[in-house]
Amino acid sequence: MANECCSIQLIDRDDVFNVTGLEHFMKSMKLAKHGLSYAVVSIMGPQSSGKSTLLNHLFDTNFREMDAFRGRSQTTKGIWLANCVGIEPCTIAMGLDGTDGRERGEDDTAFEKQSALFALAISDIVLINM
Ligand SMILES: Nc1nc2c(ncn2[C@@H]2O[C@H](COP(=O)(O)OP(=O)(O)OP(=O)(O)O)[C@@H](O)[C@H]2O)c(=O)[nH]1
Ligand SMILES: [Mg+2]
Repeated sequence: MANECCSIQLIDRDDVFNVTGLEHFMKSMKLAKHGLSYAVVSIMGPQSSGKSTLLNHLFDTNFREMDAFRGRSQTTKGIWLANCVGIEPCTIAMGLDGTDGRERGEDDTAFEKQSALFALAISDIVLINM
């Protein structure tokens, strides 16, 4: 059981997969010793709908949350992973870039479609936050 939360950006907005970050993340949470007994929970939904806040409350993760005093803007960019503290079996939370973001415009939906498929493919549970 991990007692410290570690988080990484797995895929950035330029579609770059963070291979070294993932290796470090897997080592830090000793994923290899769990074999196949681990779970992945991901969350998707509109921008600023509280996805990161919900994951942080449910799983004691440390995803960055929007600070309304510093303006309303997109906070989670790309795809982020964090290990869930104190949860058995070993669980990984995955936060996706929010959909419908004003920063990206109406037409740039390729990333959100691809990241939704990625989340459906690799997750045990997909939360849809509306
Ligand atoms: N009133 C209220 N505010 C909330 C709730 N959940 C989150 N917030 C606030 O809503 C804002 C956005 O929350 P985030 O968790 O950053 O939202 P997000 O969906 O991860 O946003 P992106 O990563 O930008 O897509 C923050 O200022 C939170 O404090 C809630 O249940 N009620
Ligand atoms: Mg977020």
